[in-house]
Amino acid sequence: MVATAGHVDHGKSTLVRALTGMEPDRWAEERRRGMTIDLGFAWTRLPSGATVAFVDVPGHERFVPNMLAGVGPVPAAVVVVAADEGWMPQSAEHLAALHALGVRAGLLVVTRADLADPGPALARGRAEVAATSLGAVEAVAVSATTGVGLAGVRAALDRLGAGLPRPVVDGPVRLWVDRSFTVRGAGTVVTGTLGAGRLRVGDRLWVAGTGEEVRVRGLQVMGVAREEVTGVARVAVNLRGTARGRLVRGEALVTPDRFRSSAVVDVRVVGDPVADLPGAAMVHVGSASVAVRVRPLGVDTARLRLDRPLPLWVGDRAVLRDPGRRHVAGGVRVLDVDPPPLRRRGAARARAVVLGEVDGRPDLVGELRRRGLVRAADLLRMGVPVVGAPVVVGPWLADAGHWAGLRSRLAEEVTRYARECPLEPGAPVEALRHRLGLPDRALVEALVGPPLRLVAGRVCGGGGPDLPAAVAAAVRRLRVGLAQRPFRAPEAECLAELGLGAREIGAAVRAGALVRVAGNVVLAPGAVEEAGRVLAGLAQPFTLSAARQALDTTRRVAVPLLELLDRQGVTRRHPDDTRSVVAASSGGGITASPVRR
Ligand SMILES: Nc1nc2c(ncn2[C@@H]2O[C@H](COP(=O)(O)OP(=O)(O)OP(=O)(O)O)[C@@H](O)[C@H]2O)c(=O)[nH]1
Ligand SMILES: [Mg+2]
Repeated sequence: MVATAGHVDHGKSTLVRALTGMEPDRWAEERRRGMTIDLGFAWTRLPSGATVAFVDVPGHERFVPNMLAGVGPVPAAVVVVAADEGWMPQSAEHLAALHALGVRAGLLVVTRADLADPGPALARGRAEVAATSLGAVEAVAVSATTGVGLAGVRAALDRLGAGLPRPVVDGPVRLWVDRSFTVRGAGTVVTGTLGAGRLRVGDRLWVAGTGEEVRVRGLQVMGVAREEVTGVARVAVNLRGTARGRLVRGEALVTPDRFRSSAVVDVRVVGDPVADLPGAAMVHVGSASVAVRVRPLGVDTARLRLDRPLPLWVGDRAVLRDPGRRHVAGGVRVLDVDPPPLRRRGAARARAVVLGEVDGRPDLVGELRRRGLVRAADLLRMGVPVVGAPVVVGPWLADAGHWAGLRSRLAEEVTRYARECPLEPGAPVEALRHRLGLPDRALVEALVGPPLRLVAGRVCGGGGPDLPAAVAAAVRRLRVGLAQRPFRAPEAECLAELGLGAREIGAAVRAGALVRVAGNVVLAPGAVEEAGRVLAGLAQPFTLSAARQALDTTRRVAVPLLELLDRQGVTRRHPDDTRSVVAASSGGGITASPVRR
């Protein structure tokens, strides 16, 4: 695929016609006026057998927007200069646009060589082109009238095509629509230059501007029906599922879930100094042209606010044009398609510093550093491939440093919560999510690690919370009594008198100041293990009554205490309700669980 470029009347369409035998000027008005107004399309076979397709653009300065829609998605250009007129304003403007778009390959053709010596136009054209992204290109002089030089152009086109980089064919599709029409019996057909990716009959695509889903009903490449097409190719796509007239030039058909529509983007500007840019301009990308407000940020960076969102990727190039002065102000390289708002004073300057280190090459590590936390799917939609992220939590990716920071903030918040609500069994995950400003509870849960623990939707501190002074004092009083008779759990009235309700007892148990045998039956830490040792000294098996006496306690305590020891495997209960000690409690491994209620 090549696009033509060059000043009005320099012979672009005549050259395309002579090479292909096809008429690029499709409109009657164009043929009547002898001037290209809109894009033309033509193709032919080259000597090597390869096919070249042309997007023929208008040269008149009034139609530069049409020209830009044509060259936007095309990887190579034929720069046309008439021998008898030489380098002219739109020669320069078109070349500036190609440079802005980063077009790296091309050909210089000096036409109308039968009318004047092509030498000066060749020399000037070579020099001008060499100074742009196209670099040193082949140059050929031709006369479409006599046919001299056409074979040379064909051979040069073959070499140009052979030297182009292979497009990525397994990546997503973004087909910028440059024409749309309805065919009786077939419905909507759009055409465009497929720069990369693969299209198949039956594929689902999204209309970028509206989000509606369409299906590929039929495909044609240069007039021939196909089941499958890979970029780069000139394609016509027959669509199912779209209302007629909805898809106009500048719309794009995209692979679902691989693009986001962005109305605010941060860019690097190459060309006119950012400070000299007009506040309002047009941005041209793909086949789209959209009005933008330009807000300078740094020396060469700016924020563009688009009138209409576009499916842009980090790294995309676009042309910035001042329609008032009819002047290509420069090229922009998209640095960020989801930039942070600039609310605070000095935010723009800070942003400029950040953008100073971004070059538009998709960079996962940099994106994570700048965003801290982001969904993998969102990065993919920005055009940033996701491979080898340091922290992955479900759909989320995090920067390693940011994650470490969140971890210590979580610990602080858990401690703070325990201080604020000492009787609660830990900070609820949802409260922590809120305090840390995280978008997903799963992130809080993933941040929990020793000494923090996740228990029943709450995060508990490692060391246990400090008890409120009144509760601690009441527990000390209990433990004075328990030191005398370790298995005489305090009665309910006694607990109530000391102000120890269910919440206070729960807090004391979590803090490790008491152990719970059952409900409000609590003992001092270590009492359960001690009970195992006492019972081991009895004649085996023993009855409940023998155990109660040995432990110097009541049935209220002995029954649940033995059941607890059964559950811990310290004692075994026989069919006749007697028990034996099966393992001496060492006091270390088997303990009453402080969290069991
Ligand atoms: N003598 C001569 N005339 C040519 C040659 N190439 C083009 N012309 C004439 O130059 C005029 C303009 O040619 P076009 O091909 O329409 O020029 P263009 O660059 O497509 O013009 P726009 O599309 O309007 O920018 C026409 O009258 C052509 O017949 C050539 O090699 N020799
Ligand atoms: Mg023309």
